[in-house]
Amino acid sequence: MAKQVGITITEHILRQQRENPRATGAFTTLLNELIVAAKVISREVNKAGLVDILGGTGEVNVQEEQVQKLDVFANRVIFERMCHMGQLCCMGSEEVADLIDIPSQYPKGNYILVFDPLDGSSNIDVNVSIGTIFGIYKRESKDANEEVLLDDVLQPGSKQVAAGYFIYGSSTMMVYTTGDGVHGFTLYPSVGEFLLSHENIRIPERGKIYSVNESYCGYWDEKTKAAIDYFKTKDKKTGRPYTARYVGSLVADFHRNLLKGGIFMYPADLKDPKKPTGKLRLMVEANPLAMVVKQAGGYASDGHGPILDVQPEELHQRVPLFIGSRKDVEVAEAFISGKMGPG
Ligand code: P6P
Repeated sequence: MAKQVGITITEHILRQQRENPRATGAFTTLLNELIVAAKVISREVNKAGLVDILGGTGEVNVQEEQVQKLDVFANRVIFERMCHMGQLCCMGSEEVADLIDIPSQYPKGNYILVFDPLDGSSNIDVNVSIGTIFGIYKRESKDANEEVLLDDVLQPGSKQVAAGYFIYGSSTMMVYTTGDGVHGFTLYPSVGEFLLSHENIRIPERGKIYSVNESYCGYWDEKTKAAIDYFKTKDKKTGRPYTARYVGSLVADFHRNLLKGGIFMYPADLKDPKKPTGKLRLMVEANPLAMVVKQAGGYASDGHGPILDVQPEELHQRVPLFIGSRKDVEVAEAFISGKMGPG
């Protein structure tokens, strides 16, 4: 396909639709609505710092409520945009304990949207990049109006038909895949359009960066410690030690490694007995990024096998995450699964 850099996301999605004989346009509508939600979130995130200076926006939202915390705001924006466009049978949000039904007054479809509306939101007040992460599934052959069961949603990440994220940083970007490569779009604020800026992103098969919160090393088991020590050990042949970079915002750490190469790790730890498999969530964080990284030539593992093969047992299931450059993740997996030992 001819170079497309600079085309709008709408044109890019339509071109992909035209190339898919089975496409009905439903998916295009869904993505376009999600993009509008992200533009609204981006605007609010980018003026968050002013709330204090201006003594609060003083604005009230449609429910006559004071402007709320940004992650609650982001969750509401996505719900309100997505619930009426007739392509979804339900949604799952990091902010909401149970499945979100589509209100009865709106038409339904057979797509399922799972999302983390504003990941890393604790970083907003220090002006660190944050993001919205999303994954889209199709409900297996059922009538759109048939009651949605949790089992319809708990599908392995390999069943996602699309996935991606928005990153609200020095610029706002959208990175997504529908299974035909990974493409990045940068928001041109004064025009309000996402323009193709990173066509067909490929992650280097080996990086020079490792990202992990090392303050937890006292909570890791010996295999995890050995995996992380590997990236810190001097070895000229394999370009080690790697450089340590940890933003503390998953989308920011992931996006940097996607473009430059490297590995992000959030291992299982004994920090919180209620979260023995780590902090990050399978459905709304690990699976969408695992589809993106695989489509870019990388790999995502839970330490024993592909994240995308994990059969979810519950909506907010947490999972250890090792994601990024394929060869780096394979090394980490070899240590965690015991195939490789220290030294
Ligand atoms: P920790 C942010 O709160 C988040 O969910 C991810 O964006 C980030 O990668 C992780 O938690 C950071 O967690 O335990 O290192 O502060």
